[in-house]
Amino acid sequence: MIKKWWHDKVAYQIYPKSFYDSNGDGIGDIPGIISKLDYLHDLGVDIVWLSPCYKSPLADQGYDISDYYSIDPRFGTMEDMDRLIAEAKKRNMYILMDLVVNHCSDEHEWFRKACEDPEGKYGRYFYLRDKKEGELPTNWRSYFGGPVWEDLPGTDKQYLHVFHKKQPDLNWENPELREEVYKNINWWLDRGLGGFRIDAIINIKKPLSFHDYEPDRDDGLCSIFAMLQEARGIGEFLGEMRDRTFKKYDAFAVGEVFNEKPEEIPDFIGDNGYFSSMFDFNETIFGHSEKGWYDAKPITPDDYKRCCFESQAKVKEIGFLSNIIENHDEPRGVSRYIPEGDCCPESKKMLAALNFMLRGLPFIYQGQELGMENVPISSIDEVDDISARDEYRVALEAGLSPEEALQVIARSSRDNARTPMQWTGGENAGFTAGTPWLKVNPNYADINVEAELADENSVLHFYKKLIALRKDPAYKETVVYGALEPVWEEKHNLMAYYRKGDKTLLVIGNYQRQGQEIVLPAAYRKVLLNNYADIAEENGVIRMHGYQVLVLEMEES
Ligand code: TEU
Ligand code: CA
Repeated sequence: MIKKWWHDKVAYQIYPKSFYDSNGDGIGDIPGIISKLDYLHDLGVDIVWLSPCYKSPLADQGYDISDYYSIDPRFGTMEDMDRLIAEAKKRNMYILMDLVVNHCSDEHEWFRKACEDPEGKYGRYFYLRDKKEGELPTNWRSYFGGPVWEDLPGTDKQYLHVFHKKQPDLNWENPELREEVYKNINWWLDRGLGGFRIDAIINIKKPLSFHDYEPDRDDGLCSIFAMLQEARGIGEFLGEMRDRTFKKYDAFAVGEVFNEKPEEIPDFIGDNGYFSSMFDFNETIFGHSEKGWYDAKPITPDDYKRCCFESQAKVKEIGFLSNIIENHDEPRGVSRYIPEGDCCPESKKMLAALNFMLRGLPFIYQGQELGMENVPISSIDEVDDISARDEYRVALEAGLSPEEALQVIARSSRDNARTPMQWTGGENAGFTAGTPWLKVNPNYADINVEAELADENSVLHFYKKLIALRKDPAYKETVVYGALEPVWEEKHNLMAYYRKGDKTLLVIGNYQRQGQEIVLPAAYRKVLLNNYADIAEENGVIRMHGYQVLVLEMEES
């Protein structure tokens, strides 16, 4: 495996709208991010990914871009963006932007021109079909509910949108469109970006003879995954994009990929892969149901372990996965992966260490380093996210009571991750001097940066230790490149693995409230991390405390 500059880094995702508001309008902004760069630098972060802050009507919170070459005034100006890149560089940090090119906004100039002249140049930037009365071109259901077809305003055509109707899909079969995308990527890389996170990219390839699939709900529609399953040849687009853009700049590109087949891993993230890395979503998608969020199955500690190890076994040393506990599309990881009622600093630290020590590139989502939790909601009117609002409707239609449906949303809503970052115990958690665009989680009095910086035993300090271990010259080679080998795989509520490089590390997490005994396979030399003050050990037997996690350096075997 060829070594790359990003392998030993630590990445952090910022959701700009909710990170820090510098001017009191209730919306986080780029000057706000700049003012917090030192915080991120002190934490040990090297790579910062910004969710979209391009010009956008914000129908899907910026994942609907109306101009790829400008910053939305709500987030700041192009000068602010240039300043952010420069300030990051001063601190040896890299900025990634979000590349959203499966679709644009229906307010993008291309789409407006397509409406004016569907047969012309810009009509070919989209997927258009003639409108037929009482019949849709296909029965595909969009990710955000309802059919993927919508009338093209002012014409006798319909356009395809696999996400919201305000997000028309771009036609990647058209070489002119692809040129536009590459031009845009290079334009940004020339401004000094470190690279991109690449949104929803698996959707760019469609099977070209559009047709219906077996309906999977009463609405007569079928999940978009049926279409994706049939699509072949995405590699031609992805390889071309890599060669025309990222490769020339040695830029970092991390793909949002969900459906790769095991034999495709080298193509995606091998030495000359389409991407530098791709997210591991195996835990994220666990338990999902075609029927909707209401039918999702909860994940147990043993499931979590299996998911992580499956991904590790699939990728081995072929390339680098990007490991996450949560992102802006998911509930908070501590609320999801820690059994109900057990969320506490110890269990949060355990989850952090088990995930962070996996082989791959660790990504921290804003507030994860504080142990931020899901937000309580009392009515659907408090919910902003378009996806959650649709899933509420789906749950009601399936026969759930409004109370039950609300519980589903509370558990799964993307808003859980989007509440404002908790900086202080003061008003609005110190996020804004105005009225925050989305309600602050009421637990900010306890969970906030200020309080956790002052407390040596906080979740935040534990994250600092994890990051410091990854960067420690004595252990770096092993933590970054060492092979991963599961230990005691069958043991209930225990997740443990070796990382083997020039050192041998053993990571052990007791994934339950009760204590649990383990017999060490060999003697250890040093305790590198422990979320408790002690280790209850006698003659090689450790009585692990509830949710205790240990990283041990073992004697050479
Ligand atoms: O997400 C792509 C995606 O397929 C899902 O994660 C989806 O958002 C989720 O199932 C809906 O609940 C990306 C972005 O991360 C997401 O925020 C955008 O909404 C989406 O693309 C469209 O750009
Ligand atoms: Ca602002």
